[in-house]
Amino acid sequence: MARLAFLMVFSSVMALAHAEYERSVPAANAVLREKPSSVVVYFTQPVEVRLSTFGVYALEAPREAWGNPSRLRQLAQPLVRKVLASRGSAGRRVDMGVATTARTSRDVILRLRPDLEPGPYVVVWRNLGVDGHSVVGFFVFVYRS
Ligand SMILES: [Cu+2]
Repeated sequence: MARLAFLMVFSSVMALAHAEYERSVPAANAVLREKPSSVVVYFTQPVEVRLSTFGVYALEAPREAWGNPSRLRQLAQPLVRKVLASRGSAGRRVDMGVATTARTSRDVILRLRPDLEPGPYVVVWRNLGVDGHSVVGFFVFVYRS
């Protein structure tokens, strides 16, 4: 019994130690009037940059949903699942890859295509934290022009 309690405490500490999403620029659910040229995601611990995958994708969504973050998150789920399963094309990818050159980093910079059109976008990742744990996540933002 004591051993079980120890394991439970230990695993909850480990859960806190993963490379979770901390914040980003643009922020999750942000509505931007100016075209962003990059996305920066900050994690709660450094990630192995080259062993993590990141992508920014255009999200097909009706215009009336653009101001509704929870609806956009819902609409993003199938795309996110597709991206994480690496199954076929998951939509229009608008990033030009990771610009962060460090092997490990808490912040990861993605350059965006200069021809970004107004609309909602999804930032998706599967990271590998320096603790060896992998975390998947996503957030949406809208560029409204
Ligand atoms: Cu961890």
